[in-house]
Amino acid sequence: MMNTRDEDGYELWLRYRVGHEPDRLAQYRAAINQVIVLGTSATADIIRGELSRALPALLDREVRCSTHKPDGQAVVVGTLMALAALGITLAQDQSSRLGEEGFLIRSQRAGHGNLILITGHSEVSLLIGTFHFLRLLQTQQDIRLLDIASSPRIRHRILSHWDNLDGSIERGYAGRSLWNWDELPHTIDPRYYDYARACASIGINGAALNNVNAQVESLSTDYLIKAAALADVLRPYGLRVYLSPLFSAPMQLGGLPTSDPRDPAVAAWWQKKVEEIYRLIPDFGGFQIKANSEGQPGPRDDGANHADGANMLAAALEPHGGLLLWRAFVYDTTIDADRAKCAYQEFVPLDGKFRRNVVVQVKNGPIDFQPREPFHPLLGAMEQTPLALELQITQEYLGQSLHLVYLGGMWKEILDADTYAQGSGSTVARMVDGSLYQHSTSSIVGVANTGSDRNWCGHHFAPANWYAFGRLAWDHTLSAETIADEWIRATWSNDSRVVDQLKAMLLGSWPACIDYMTPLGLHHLMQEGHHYGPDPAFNAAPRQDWNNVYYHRAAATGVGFDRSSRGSNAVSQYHSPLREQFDQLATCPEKFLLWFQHVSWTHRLSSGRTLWEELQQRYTGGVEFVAEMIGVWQSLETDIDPQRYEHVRQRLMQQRDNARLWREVCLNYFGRFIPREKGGAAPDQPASHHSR
Ligand code: GCW
Repeated sequence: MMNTRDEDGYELWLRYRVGHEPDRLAQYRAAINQVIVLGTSATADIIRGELSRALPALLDREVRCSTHKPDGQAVVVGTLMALAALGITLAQDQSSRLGEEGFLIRSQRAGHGNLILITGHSEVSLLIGTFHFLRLLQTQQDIRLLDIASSPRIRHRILSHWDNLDGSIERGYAGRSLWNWDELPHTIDPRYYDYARACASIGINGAALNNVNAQVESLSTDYLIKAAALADVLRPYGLRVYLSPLFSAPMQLGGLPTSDPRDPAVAAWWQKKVEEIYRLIPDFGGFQIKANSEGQPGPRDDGANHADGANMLAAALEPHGGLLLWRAFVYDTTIDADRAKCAYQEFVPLDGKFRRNVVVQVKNGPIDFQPREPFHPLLGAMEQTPLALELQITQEYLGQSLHLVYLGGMWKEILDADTYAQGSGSTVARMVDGSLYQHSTSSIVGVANTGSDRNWCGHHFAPANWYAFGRLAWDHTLSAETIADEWIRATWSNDSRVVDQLKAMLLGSWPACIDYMTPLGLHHLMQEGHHYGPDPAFNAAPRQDWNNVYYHRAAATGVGFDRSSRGSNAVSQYHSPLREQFDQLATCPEKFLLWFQHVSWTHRLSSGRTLWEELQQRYTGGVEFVAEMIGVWQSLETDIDPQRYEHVRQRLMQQRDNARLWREVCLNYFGRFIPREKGGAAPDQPASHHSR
């Protein structure tokens, strides 16, 4: 059947279309006659609004919504206390382990009918539970005997917006910032509510509003009032706001002669500033800060260290319950000539020196959100400090909003990676969720890919990554495949043929992207500045470690960064048995080969091919996968609404061309190091560069 109803992607995964299975529809209609949402708070109203939007659409008929006692088959949404007041108690009480945001969804007989209860301790938990219930319908689950208890494994699940106050977004590829600072606090863009809805539907509970490359004005009273207006919108959806301050604000904003964290006047300035923030935003989440990194000011400017800086800010936040997320994205190469080693060397000695509300925020890998990196060694190295995992949803180095690349698999690889910090089973996930060292707080941060584009993220498939971030932040044990399945059903179709084909596309897209950009552990080969497209020859940066040749070290002898014990010894920052594994050519996993080893072009890999042959094979395989995606997409033309179909089709063509360019430029470049008799390419003209 031709799908002609045009869609523009605005509705994301909250489209609420009737499913394809008639039996399910009948089941849903039988089970949901009436909906009762108890409570009068703003959150209860949001739940009512969501159910009255979703259920008639999903059931294709009217559904009664009331606040009265249920009769017959009903969905009842209310806190445990509100249910008790109606005389409804749970047959089996699992509520003690739920926490503030966890929810229960239970089928229960009552009087003449069957009820579906959605409950928890707080109204926000009901909202998250309601979205979960709707997800069951959106993905065509059997709802006859529901018994679901779900709580987040990670406490703070934050989107970090690298949004500037002028409306531009650093590494944003979907238009301008969502926040219209000029018009705030008076004009509240309705889109803020839809942003909050989308976040709440996947359990995200924090938004860091401004860029970590911060502007000092974001802490001025004017801007705090604007941030407070946003906080008011987000609050009933369960989201708190965070801000990224500039470390030297006491000087620029406060007129002090220094921002030295050990100076009592500086501490007092921050204390007052934080008090002002909490007067305006009583549930303010805290600060996320980039200090002494890429030109940002920080404590080291005054000879203090990261702990001095973090503790001073944390002390100001602590009385209000605020969190301090201190980023470990620092690479002062006077500390070590290998950029990958720097953060570990600065932070490990500080373990145990941070205040209780400090969280050290670590990117997934030791360089910078590359298509694939081994996990950051700090993630296995701090015992007394809670660590936040920072992931990048916006695809700075993965084709931005022009390539279809689903990141669920990448994030699972990181979360499931075993650090061996406490013997085997010490996964990154357990480090981050706090269970490994019994930390009482836990955080995960995703650099957002949202913007003012009508479809939110530029590419109609990019919301899959926003969605996957939220779902994994809530429950990192979910598989990348399960998450993809949910997202596809809610975003595109429940038709099993469509689901299967799109799932294969999503799941194959990240491995393919690695292959056509940076296979076998290569990294940092992109064009400078905008970071789109290949430029392995780049060697003109003001810093050594911003040059691509610094990373791949291609020469007649081979290619790759020797981080073994014979080289920079970055392997020593990992626990045994990883350090020994990464240290030896024979045992280093091929996916990280050129990350840890400098390897001869003629070295044979497990495939039987030489390194040079394998590189060619990988680049070509990556390009072929993109070509296949185009074929699959075209075969689904009649199943997809025309506007979204065409938009994606055009982007896939661009992705294919860009993937080909990566292959050509990289193979051409590396081929120059290989003697012709060994299959190397003749030196060639520098390939043309695409600018974004
Ligand atoms: O990924 C790099 C980006 C910078 C970014 C920096 C960071 C916000 O290229 O644009 O700055 O990382 O994470 O601080």
